[in-house]
Amino acid sequence: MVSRTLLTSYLAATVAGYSFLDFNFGPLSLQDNKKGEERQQPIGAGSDDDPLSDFNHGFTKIPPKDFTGDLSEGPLFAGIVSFAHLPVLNCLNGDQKFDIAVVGAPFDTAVSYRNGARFGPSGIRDGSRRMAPGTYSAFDPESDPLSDAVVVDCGDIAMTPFDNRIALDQLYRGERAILKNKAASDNKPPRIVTLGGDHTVTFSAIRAVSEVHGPVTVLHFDSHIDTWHPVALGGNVSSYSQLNHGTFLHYAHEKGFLTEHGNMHIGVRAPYVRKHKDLENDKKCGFESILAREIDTIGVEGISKKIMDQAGTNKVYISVDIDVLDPAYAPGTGTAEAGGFTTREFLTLLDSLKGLNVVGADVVEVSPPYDTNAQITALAASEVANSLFSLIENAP
Ligand SMILES: [Mn+2]
Repeated sequence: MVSRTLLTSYLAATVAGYSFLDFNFGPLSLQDNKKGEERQQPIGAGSDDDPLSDFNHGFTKIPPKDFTGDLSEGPLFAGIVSFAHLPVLNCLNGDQKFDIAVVGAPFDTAVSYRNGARFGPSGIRDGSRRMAPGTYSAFDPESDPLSDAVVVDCGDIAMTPFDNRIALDQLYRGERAILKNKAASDNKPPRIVTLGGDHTVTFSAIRAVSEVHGPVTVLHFDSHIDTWHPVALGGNVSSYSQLNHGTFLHYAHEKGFLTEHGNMHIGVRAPYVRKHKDLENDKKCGFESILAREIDTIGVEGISKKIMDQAGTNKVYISVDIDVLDPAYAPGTGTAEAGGFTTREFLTLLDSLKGLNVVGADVVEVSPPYDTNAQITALAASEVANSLFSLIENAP
């Protein structure tokens, strides 16, 4: 117990010359304070307009017992996890207003190698905890992509792990329903950023978005081409295995979801499986490639220019397979390939694409079980999503 004398002398010390530091951490430099005419006066010396006057008596001010106003918002590591602390909305009824929807696609039963991308949406959300509305880009201080438009988290679409045919249809129906909401800014259909999920989820996302916008030009950032002919990649096992994470762009083309020309793979470096034939099929699907080693020849600026020239004013869908990054920067993915972009190069490239007419986007193939404890891949994917919001917000 504090003796009465001690307490009295403590309170009596609330005079000019003592700061909150002295009261909370003990007198730190009493000698200096006494002679310090020229030095800055300590703050917290007892005036009513002092923002730190709560501390003046040396006791922390505790709110009334029934006050709860400070309990639901707090540190970035607290609270139920949504993407970047965005509001969570039920978007399936079609009666909401928002500009951009984050939608999770927890699905990984169409992969050829490592699985785990079903945990991608929750992994990316967890990696996004240090992001929040009300923060401005260091590279563009005018820009706060999480507040410059109404961005919401619509949660995950339930996708069954037992039958890919049903699961992919569930995602299609979910995104179709979400596109029936209205954009807060102009009452047009909102735009979706899908968090995957293995890359097959892009098939359902493009299906839904092309119903609204017509065929889209796909900018496909990936180390693989993903237009493989189904017979070349897994499709000879059974009929429904034909649609998988390496063939979905072949089918997107076949179904007319893509423009005939102008589609691009960027960052390609994985080997082809059939001499000449993979590339012939790729060309038939309307794609051209920018190889990963062009990062060393023409650089990020050269690649950006090629993309902008090619995409022009087309309606663009951006699909980012996180394996476009080097495994050093994104180990948590299904089919990692050495020799890719650094995270910095890739974010610079994405941010340079402002002005494209982006009608939908995704970041996929994030597999948290193969990520590190430091969440390298999830952090990268979160930043990719943030850049995608910005591109959508800057679309004409
Ligand atoms: Mn892919």
